[in-house]
Amino acid sequence: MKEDKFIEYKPIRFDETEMKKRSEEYFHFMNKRRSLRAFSPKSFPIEILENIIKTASTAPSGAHKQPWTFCVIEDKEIKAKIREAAEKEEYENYHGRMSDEWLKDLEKFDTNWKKEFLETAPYLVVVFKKSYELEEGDKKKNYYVNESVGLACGFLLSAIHNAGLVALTHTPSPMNFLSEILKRPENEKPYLLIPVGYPADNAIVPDIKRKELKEIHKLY
Ligand code: IYR
Repeated sequence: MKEDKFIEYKPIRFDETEMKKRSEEYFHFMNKRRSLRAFSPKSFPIEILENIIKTASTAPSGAHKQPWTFCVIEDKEIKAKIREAAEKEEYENYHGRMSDEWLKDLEKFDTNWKKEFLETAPYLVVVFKKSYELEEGDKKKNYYVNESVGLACGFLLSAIHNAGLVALTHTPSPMNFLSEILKRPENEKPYLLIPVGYPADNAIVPDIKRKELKEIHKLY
């Protein structure tokens, strides 16, 4: 029976004035989030990151399979290995693999192949997606894996911001070196590499604007 498998949902309710206030405040709060490329070496307690990862794992996922693993690296030697491998790939990207149009689009971010933040940030979170589960040698399929892991990463970024920390969604490409360095099983593929920490003193960010509501919204 359906009832056997279901439990009561206890809604969180606010009156409409409160809803308006909360939605506005949340927008203003999230609108302060920025991607940072310059991190302070100052660390923070791992429990904070564990709470952030638990929050990420509350994201919806296809058939509730939660097809993700969040690897956290604080070990300096592993971070150095990751930086070396990422810079090797990025050097190739910036010297021929990326189109002129792409390089032009990136000019305002002043990025290049050097990825110092991979060693400066106190923690690197490497998110892996699991296209299937390995259960006693059996392959069990997961569903909507990209969508699910993307959602979890969104939750992760908002939880990082909520904790007063900053991050960068970094995608060195290709990034299979992460599977090798972190010795991940064959059912896991790297999805995003996210340094997390405090911003460097006097850090600067590109002067970019977000799209207006009318550019991103259409009511039918
Ligand atoms: N992965 C490269 C290039 C890069 C690509 C995009 I799209 C960005 O928004 C930023 C950078 C790098 O990390 O430098």
